[in-house]
Amino acid sequence: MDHEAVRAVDPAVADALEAEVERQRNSLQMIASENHVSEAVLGAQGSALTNKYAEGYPGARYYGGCEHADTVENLAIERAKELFGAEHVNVQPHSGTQANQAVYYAMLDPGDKILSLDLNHGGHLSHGHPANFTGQLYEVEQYEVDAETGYIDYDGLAEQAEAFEPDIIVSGYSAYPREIEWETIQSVADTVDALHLADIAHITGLVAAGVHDSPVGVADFVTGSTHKTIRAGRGGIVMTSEAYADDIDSAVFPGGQGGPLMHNVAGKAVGFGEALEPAFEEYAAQTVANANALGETLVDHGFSLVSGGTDNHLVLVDLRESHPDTSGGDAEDALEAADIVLNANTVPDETRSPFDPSGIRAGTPALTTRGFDEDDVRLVGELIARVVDAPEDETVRESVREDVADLCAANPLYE
Ligand code: DSN
Repeated sequence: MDHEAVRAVDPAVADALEAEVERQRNSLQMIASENHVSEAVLGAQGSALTNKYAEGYPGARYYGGCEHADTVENLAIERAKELFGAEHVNVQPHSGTQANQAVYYAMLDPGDKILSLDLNHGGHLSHGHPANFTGQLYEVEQYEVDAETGYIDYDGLAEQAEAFEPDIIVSGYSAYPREIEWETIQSVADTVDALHLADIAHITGLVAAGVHDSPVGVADFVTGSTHKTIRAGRGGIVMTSEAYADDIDSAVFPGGQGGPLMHNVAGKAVGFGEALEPAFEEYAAQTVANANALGETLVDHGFSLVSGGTDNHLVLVDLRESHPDTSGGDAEDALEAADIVLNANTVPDETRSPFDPSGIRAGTPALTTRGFDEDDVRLVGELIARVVDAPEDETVRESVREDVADLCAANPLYE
C-alpha cells in the first residue's frame, strides 16, 4: 500500500500509516465493529472530494461546483435504497451515533422519553447513557436481556413500555449475539403509541445481505454505520419512509451537521456498490458461519457465552465462571500480546467496572474479509483459549503468535 505522497512531506505520519497497515496484516482483527474495506473504498475516501464543501443535498446545495459531489451522493443513495429496500436514505451522517442524533433531534423534544437496552446488556452509549447527550437531554428507562437466557426479554420490554409510555423505543444493539425480533418490538411500540428506532450499526451488512431479518419497512427509522459488517468506510446512514424524509434531512443538515464528508460519502457509494454484488451475500453468510464456529470452539474449551451462542457476527464471552481470576481487560491485553485483537466488554449483570469488565467480545467480519473459513476460525478459537487459560505465559504467547503469523500469511490482506 503506497504512502509515498505522505512520506515525501511527512515521514513521521507515513511511518505510522505503514505500521498500521502492517499491524492489520499481521494480527487478527476481531473487534466486532471493525472490518477491512477494499482498496477501491480506500481510494474513494482518500480522494479530492475531501476538499469540497457540499452543504445541502444533491441539486440543492449552498455552494457552487457540486456537480460531481451530487453524482457521488446520488449513487450512494440509490445503491443504499436498492440494498435495503428503503424509501428514503440520508447518507450524510458522519457516524452511527450522528445518525441516531438526527432521529432524536427530528422527533423528540428535551424531556421526552426513550426506552432502550441497558449498555451492560448490549446497548449503546447513544441510546440514552448518562455520559451521552441522550442521557442528559431526555428521560431514559432501559430494558434488559433475560437473566437466564441472555435473549432480549420481550415480555419485560412490553410491560416496561406500558408503564413508562416512551416517546421512542430503541432497538438494535452493540453487543447482542442473537437475531432481533423487529416485528415484536414494533408491536410494543404500536401498543404504546411510540416511535421505533432500529439501530442496525453492527448488522448493517448482515441485513443488506439478507442473513439477518430487516427492520426496514417495520421500524419508523433505521440507522446504521457503514464500516462494520458492511465495508463502505467509516460513517453513518439513516433510512426512513417518505413521511419522515424532510424531518430527517433537516435534522442531519443543518440540524446537527455542517458540510458532509463527501470523500466518505464516495466511500459509501463504492462500498454499497460492492455489497450489491452476489459475492457479498456469501461474505455475510460466511461471517455468521465463522462466528458460530468460533462460539462452538470456545464453548468446547469451557468458555461461557452470553445466550449460549450466536446468530450473527459476534460472540460475547462471560469470563466470570470459567476464568474467575481473569478480567476482560486481562484477557484483552494477553490476547493483544499474542497478536489477537479484540475488546473487553461488559456483560449482563456486570459486577466489575466498565473500564475492566467481566467479558470479551469477538467478531468475525474482518477475518472473513481476509478469507478465513470455519476451520481457520476454529483454530483461532483454540488460540484464544490457550492464551486466556494462561494469560501471563510468555511461551504460550510466543507459540500463538507463530500460529497467527501462519494464518495471516495464508490469508493475505492489502497485497
Ligand atoms: N464502538 C462501536 C462498537 O465497538 O460496538 C459502537 O459504536
